[in-house]
Amino acid sequence: AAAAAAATEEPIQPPVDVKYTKLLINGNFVDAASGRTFATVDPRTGDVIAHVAEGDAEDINRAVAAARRAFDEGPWPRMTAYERCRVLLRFADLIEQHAEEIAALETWDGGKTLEQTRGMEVPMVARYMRYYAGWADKIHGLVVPADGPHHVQVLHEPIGVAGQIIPWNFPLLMFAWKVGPALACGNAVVLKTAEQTPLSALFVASLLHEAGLPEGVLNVVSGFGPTAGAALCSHMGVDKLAFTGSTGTGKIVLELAARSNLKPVTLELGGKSPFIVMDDADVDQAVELAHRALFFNQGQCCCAGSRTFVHERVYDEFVEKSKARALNRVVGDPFRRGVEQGPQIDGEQFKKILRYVQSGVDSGATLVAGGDRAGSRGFYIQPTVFADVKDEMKIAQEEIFGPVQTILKFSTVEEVVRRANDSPYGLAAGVFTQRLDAANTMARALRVGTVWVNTYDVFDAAVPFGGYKMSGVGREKGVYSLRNYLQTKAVVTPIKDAAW
Ligand code: TXE
Repeated sequence: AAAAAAATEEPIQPPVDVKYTKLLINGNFVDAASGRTFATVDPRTGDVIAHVAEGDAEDINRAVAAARRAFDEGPWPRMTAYERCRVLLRFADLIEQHAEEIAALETWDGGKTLEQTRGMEVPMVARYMRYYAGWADKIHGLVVPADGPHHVQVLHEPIGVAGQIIPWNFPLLMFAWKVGPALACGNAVVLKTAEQTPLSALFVASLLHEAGLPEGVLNVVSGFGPTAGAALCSHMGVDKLAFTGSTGTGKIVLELAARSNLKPVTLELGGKSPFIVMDDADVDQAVELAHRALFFNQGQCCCAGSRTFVHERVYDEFVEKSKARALNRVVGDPFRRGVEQGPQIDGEQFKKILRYVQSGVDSGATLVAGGDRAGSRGFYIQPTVFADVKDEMKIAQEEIFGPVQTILKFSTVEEVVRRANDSPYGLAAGVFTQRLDAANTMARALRVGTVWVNTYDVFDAAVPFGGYKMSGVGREKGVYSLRNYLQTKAVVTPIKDAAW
């Protein structure tokens, strides 16, 4: 019934206007050099929200030139760290002042529920910015002991111009994770947003200028991957790349960096994260947490708990209750209060997810809930649950990136650790148990960048995030993110005076 509602509802008019659709280069909103635009689409209906300037290699050249000037000659790296801190703090205040507009824009362009963007994501962006603002004036060098009579200083300097490419599943949060540490460390940035979701970054970038960011320090180029994105990766004037997206594209990014100027690259890529429920778990709680771990953000999370491993003793009860929970999930217009799940981002992802559902059925998994589109327009998909899933099935191996839960059965800790680790990915894992020994064993044995024990999807600004194996290279957030944006310079001076 909930799913059907999505079909009949008239879409709610978003309470926001689209103000910014041009590229942001050197502090000005400008058309693309080619004059071209592309449509960004409302995932609720497939209708065009706005036409946005389509940046390509020429615009990346202009943006990198502006960023180079801002870094090589401009005030930003030379301002006091406290001044940079204050720009970021003012930016966080402006985010809060404009929270309603920003949340509405993010919901409109990306199909995320307004309760999520307003209640969680926009406040998190402000929190992340204040966290990085706090770092700006606390980046210390070192004085290190050397064997000879030498005074040795180690300086931590900004790395230069950072090229950053972000995806569509969390446009604002990825903006914060990437732009925050880069600016706190004194760098200049060229940001390439995802072609599905260009709007919110342009809006908040305008606020960053209102907060006092000098021109050219942050440039935002909307456009497509193979054109604008690839040009940024290959650019000789870019000193560092940070990318979040698919593992396949991550490989291209790394290759382009290597073929051009060997700029260092951090990558945050896909996952197939295990969520492990032991037999001592409170089944109701475990069902709810596993449900959220997978279905959050329409299942479009790199760290979605997308392999639900359940101990054989509680398996049947768990499947029954997971089915009931999925059938109760409220699908509908993301602007409507009480809705838990909006549409998928676009037609391509929508079709990809439904192909995976078909593959699950074909390979013999038991479809216990959902399995089809919800409604007749837009990109809504029914909350879907598969039971009796086997490790070798495609739906247990590949990233579906949609509202499709796959439930697998296990009997021992050793077995589930082995199977959980048997994946090219290693982004995150959830462990649900009251047994401290089992939790500790699994936390150490799982080859993943984050283990959530009896919780999931906790994203604190200070906690590092990133992947083992093909889930990524490097870490974001926390003190670890600063290392990505700093160069290390040793300065060695002889100590001449014997009296030292
Ligand atoms: O990703 P891409 P897509 C996964 C998820 C999803 C799949 C495909 O499984 O179904 O990836 O999504 C830019 N050079 N994730 O096609 O292509 C692109 O413009 C430089 C997981 O959207 O990786 C966008 O800005 N850049 C993920 C960004 O890369 C290129 C989040 C991501 O797009 C490029 C998103 C190129 N040649 C998808 N090609 C996560 N880790 O959370 C594309 N881009």
